[in-house]
Amino acid sequence: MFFRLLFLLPEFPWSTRDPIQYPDSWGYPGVPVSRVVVALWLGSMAAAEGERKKVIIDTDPGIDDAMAIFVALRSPELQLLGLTTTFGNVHTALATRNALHLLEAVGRTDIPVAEGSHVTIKKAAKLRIASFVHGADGLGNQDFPPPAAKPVDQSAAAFMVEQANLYPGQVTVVALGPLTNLALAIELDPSFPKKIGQIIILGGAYSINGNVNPAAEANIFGDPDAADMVFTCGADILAVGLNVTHQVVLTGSAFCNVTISEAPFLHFDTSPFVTDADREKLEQCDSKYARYLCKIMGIYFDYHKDAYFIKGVYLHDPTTVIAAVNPSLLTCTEGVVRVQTVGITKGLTIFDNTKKRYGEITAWSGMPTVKVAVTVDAPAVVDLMMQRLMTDD
Ligand SMILES: *[C@@H]1O[C@H](CO)[C@@H](O)[C@H](O)[C@H]1NC(C)=O
Ligand SMILES: *[C@@H]1O[C@H](CO)[C@@H](O)[C@H](O)[C@H]1NC(C)=O
Ligand SMILES: [Ca+2]
Repeated sequence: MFFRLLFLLPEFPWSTRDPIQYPDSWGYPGVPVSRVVVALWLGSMAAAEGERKKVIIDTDPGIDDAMAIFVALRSPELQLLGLTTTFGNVHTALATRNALHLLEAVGRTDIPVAEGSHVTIKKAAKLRIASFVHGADGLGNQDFPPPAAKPVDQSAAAFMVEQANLYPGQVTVVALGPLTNLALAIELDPSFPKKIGQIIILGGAYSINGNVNPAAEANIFGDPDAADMVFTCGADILAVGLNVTHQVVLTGSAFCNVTISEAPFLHFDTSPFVTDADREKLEQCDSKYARYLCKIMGIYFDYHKDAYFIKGVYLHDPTTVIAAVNPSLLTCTEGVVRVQTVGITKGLTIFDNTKKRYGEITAWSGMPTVKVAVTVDAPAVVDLMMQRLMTDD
């Protein structure tokens, strides 16, 4: 037991970020490192007692999906039951190939991959592929050889329903792409929302601009009808949207070499990052996870430089997995979320903040509530990710 705890203690020096005063505008209180360590230790206890959280990751890999999957594989708090694939960053067939490839690259072909839907819940084909963000192959244009393994002979939705029935109330689905597979699982089994333990969704922009256009965040935009079904299905849902993920940045060298006036998308002062360059730390360590990610990350950095004028990358998908690993690193609010499914605001997520009692019945009235993440201990999330990726099994 003691040996296991020692093994799980962070090898990454926690103190490196301590002296940095993160700007108030990030909107979270500074969390002492001791709390993080205690939280980790508690997580390790749970792991040692064999109470790992059972997780299915629904994914469209994707460079930050690759980071997120590796973090999940490296987190003793989680037991990864399987990957299910969806369109989004790439089309579904390529997402499946990439999911199999990623597991092969780190020797984890014991984990099943179930292929998901190729079209939206309304049967629309995927039109937009984010090759300008992740490369034409979704993984940084590396021309990786095709994986030897095949997906299981079961759809993503059927796999989710099967696992929820096998472990009622115990399975967490971490959804890192459009929500089609989850909507199909609900169609397949109307009791799925009651049987699934939790759904953690990477998606939405709650009273802030989106990242596809000012209205919509990419995953919700990918299938707004499915998203509206999932948000109103009554399951225990935590949504992690751009409100939170745009605070969590993996830095590259000379990140500090941009000023706020040069980078209108930055809502914070970059100078705290002057001593921190996460990318270089990853490049200098020789864990197989870090080595792999450093090979594919270049294009993702280039995209952020062009699109947001920052020398760093947003950690959307890893932050969402870390919400499953250590929920105490986020705070949330709770209310009904509906999704706009048509028109120029297609994909807009509208959160009822309950600040008004409306005179009429609205499309939000009486609908199930969900949790929406609003603040995040960003330095702790980055540190946790780095610690997991910089060490080998
Ligand atoms: C998201 O962030 C914006 C801008 O800071 C804020 O106005 C909005 O209330 C936040 N959303 C939620 C649900 O708290
Ligand atoms: C930092 O900015 C200066 C002035 O724009 C530029 O000359 C220099 O190359 C930049 N350094 C890096 C590392 O990007
Ligand atoms: Ca993703």
